[in-house]
Amino acid sequence: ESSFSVIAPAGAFISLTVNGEIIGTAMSNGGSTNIAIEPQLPPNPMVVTVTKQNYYRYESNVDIISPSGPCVIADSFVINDASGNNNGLMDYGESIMFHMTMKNVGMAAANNVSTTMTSNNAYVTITNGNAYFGNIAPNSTVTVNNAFSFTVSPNIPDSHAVSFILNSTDGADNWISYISIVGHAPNIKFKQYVINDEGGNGNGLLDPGEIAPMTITVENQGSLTAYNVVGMLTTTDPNVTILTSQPQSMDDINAGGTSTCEFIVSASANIPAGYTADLTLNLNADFGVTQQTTFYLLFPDYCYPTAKCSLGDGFNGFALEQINNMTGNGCSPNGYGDYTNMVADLQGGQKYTVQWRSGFSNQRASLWIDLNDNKEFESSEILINEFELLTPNQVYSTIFTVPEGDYTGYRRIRIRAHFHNTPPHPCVAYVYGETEDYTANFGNQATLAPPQNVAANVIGDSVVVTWQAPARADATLLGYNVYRNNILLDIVTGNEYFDLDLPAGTYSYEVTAVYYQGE
Ligand SMILES: [Ca+2]
Ligand SMILES: [Ca+2]
Ligand SMILES: [Ca+2]
Ligand SMILES: [Ca+2]
Repeated sequence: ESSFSVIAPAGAFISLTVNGEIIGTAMSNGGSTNIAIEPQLPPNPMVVTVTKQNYYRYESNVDIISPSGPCVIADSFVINDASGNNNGLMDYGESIMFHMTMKNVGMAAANNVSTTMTSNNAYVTITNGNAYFGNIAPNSTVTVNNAFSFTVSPNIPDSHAVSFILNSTDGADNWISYISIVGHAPNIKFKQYVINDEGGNGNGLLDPGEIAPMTITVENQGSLTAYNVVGMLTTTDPNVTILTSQPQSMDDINAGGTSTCEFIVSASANIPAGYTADLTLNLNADFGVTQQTTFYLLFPDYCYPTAKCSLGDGFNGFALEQINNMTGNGCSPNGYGDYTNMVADLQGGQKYTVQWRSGFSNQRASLWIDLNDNKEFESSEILINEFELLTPNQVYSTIFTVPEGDYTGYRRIRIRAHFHNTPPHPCVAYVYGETEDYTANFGNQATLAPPQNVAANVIGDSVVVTWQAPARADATLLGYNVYRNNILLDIVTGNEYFDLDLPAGTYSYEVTAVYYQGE
């Protein structure tokens, strides 16, 4: 015997000792680990020790016997997966046969050898576990083609090792040996999503009241190709609607590869800031591969920093265009004042004058506008940087320019003042200072015109709904929502919809034009 095999959890350390001397060691791969050793002679037993972090130590004695009789063990095997993908590996969903070679490592001939193969692994089902190897001379092998057969579950995890037990007998003696095979499978996983709202406000977020395509990236982290991957996005959230009601194809995804699919998603207009909605992505691929992931769609809120203004720090007056907050503007609770109901009409590329005032000396005042509407004030959005309000209760004026841009709708204005100069920040807490938020109105949004000439024609037990494009679309059109009896059927990009195989009855249809800004 020149090797010894041990089945132990992956990462376990195995050592073999005889009479206190180490004759072999190995790290387990999780399956059957073969450890090469020098042949040993009686009488001392071999001690097998298996250790692993957080596990009890395992120790057991193995008798060393004189190889006087026959002894038949597994020698080698070849996987025949010709009915599967024929790559010689054990893959998910395959029916596999073994060409099995057994070896007589004993000193005497083994006659009429038969072998039974079993496994207690739930991911394989043995369909033929009995093979006859006949007579095997000492130190000889016998190979039986397609000796055993089994099927592999479509759900076997990638890189999962399956152990098989081979029990051989010549009618008098029994010999147990083990083989271990690593299974291969695809492992398709949700990777990320991107909101494509360039036709809307372009901030990369699905905003309340907005409709936009969501592009989902799926990655195959397994070691095999996933075939005909299809994604389906659903939600039970009352504030989010997935307009794309049909599964979306991603074709085949190779091991390590990615693919994308797209769903048009709509958010109701009254979603509160800071809300999260759960979306569920169901992935399916050929041969029974499935994967489900729930991920979160966040409707972010602004930061609300604190500061102390009870001594007069911060603002006791602010004016910009239609905003006049010069009177009654005291110290806000916790140093944050929400004046977003005060609105100034602004335009890209224009200069504006602000007037502001503090109740304490040596304030540094800054102004931001969230021009890209992403609920953050980036450094590019600071339009007044550390203006000095030196004297208490004196009104100061200064000019700022809104960067060129084709803005529409409402944007958040934030002003912050703090005592002495530290770098301005839209979010951090100031010891002495104050924050006030206002609203800028960059003008009306585009008109959302409806489709024209909607018609429904009955053909047999089906209905064909047709329509024409809106007369004037000055916003970007995403498609058309088709409703039957006020229930959304699907979003389509063409100008017709086939509602097939309907039971007899009366139906009403509605078609709406869908824009990023609404329908
Ligand atoms: Ca295969
Ligand atoms: Ca958006
Ligand atoms: Ca104030
Ligand atoms: Ca921003």
